[in-house]
Amino acid sequence: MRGILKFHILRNIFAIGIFAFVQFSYSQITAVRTLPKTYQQGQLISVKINVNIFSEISGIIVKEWLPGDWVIPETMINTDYQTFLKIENDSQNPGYKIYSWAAFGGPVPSFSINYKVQLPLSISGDLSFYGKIIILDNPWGTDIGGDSIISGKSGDINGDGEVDISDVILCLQMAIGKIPVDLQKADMDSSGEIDIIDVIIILRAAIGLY
Ligand SMILES: [Ca+2]
Ligand SMILES: [Ca+2]
Repeated sequence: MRGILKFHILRNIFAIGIFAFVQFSYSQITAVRTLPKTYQQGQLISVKINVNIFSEISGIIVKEWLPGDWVIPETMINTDYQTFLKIENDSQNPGYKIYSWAAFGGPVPSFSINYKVQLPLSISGDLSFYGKIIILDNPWGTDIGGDSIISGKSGDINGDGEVDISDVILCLQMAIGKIPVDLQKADMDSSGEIDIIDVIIILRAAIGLY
């Protein structure tokens, strides 16, 4: 009888241990990035990272790895806890910079980080984002989820691989209602309509003036 009781107690302690471990799993803290769908060369884009904290933690670091020629003119974090922004060169990925935000002095509540990126004029193709959240008990970090890619909008409306006067004409025809609009390809400023602004952006791209 005593042996069975001992077994039950041990089993319960084991179960509580497993329960505590599950409660403390890292999925209790997630970070989700939101990006615009598309970009243009030289554009200032807004990035948001929501950090959701469901268990008590005393501190967290959020890191983003961004190409060194992307300029961040503006950043903010909306928690009352002590925060800082550090920028360092990534010795393992030359050409990349690591941007770090921190919230600590906890228990830290859920918070969000908003930052803006000034993209270079010469940029093209899809842009990739990568980042991690790091807490004391998980120093190797967890990847930031959500959006990680922004598609490039080149202005190549007819899809022949070049941006030239034929694309400008197609955009102009859309702007004056002569042909059906294709927002996916021709709405360069993501305004939801095709107008003279889009025509000018494609014209500038066609003559190499971004
Ligand atoms: Ca074209
Ligand atoms: Ca537009």
